[in-house]
Amino acid sequence: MTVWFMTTNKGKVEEASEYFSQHGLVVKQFEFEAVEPQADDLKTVALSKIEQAIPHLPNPNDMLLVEDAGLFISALNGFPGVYSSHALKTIDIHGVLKLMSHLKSEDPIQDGNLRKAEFRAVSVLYKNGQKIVSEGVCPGRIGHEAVVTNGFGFDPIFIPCDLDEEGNALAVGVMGAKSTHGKPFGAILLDQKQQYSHRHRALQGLLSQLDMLG
Ligand code: ITT
Repeated sequence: MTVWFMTTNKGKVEEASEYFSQHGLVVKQFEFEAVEPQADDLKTVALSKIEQAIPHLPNPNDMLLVEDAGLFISALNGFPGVYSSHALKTIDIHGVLKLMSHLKSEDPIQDGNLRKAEFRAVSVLYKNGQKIVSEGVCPGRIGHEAVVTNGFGFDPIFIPCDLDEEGNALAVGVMGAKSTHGKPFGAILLDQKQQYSHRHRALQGLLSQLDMLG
């Protein structure tokens, strides 16, 4: 079964595809220019985009996926948040690092708390006239420099919190059973990012709701 992912971001398509393919679903990018509403929450944006795209679905039996994500930095009162795309295009990750350059401490836990941030994703899946909504959060912190190897967007500067054995995120600076050892998403492989990622968590939520629908 095909899931059309309406997004301009190939990195998002690759991540969704890697996960959904394990469940027998083929993800294809759906190029459709939706008007982004002025809203201060991700869910409103995602729901508005999917409403605009539904009439253009290539085959009414296919599924349509929309996801709106953002990086929320505590010390910047949640900035860039819903403006993450715009911030990346204008000030870029280096501008974000500059805005935070005064936030540092010799103590690693205090440093992590000063630079606390979280990724959030709201995913909406349309299937047979129904819409399912799921949210995923990935807490972490912003590194002091950009590491550019893998991934996209803010991956070079976002370091996820460690996880306990059940996969629950721990507080910033606490060592867990699963750890990137201080590496940002941009310095780990995709299958490791999936264990922490807001996107993966949101997509997992969608699939479990789909299972419940039967
Ligand atoms: P669409 O809206 O067309 O889907 P987008 O790139 O604008 O694509 P979002 O609005 O969902 O995607 O994301 C806002 C920004 O946050 C965007 O610049 C992304 O690159 C970035 N972002 C989202 N998820 C990310 C992730 O897992 N790693 C790094 N950056 C991410």
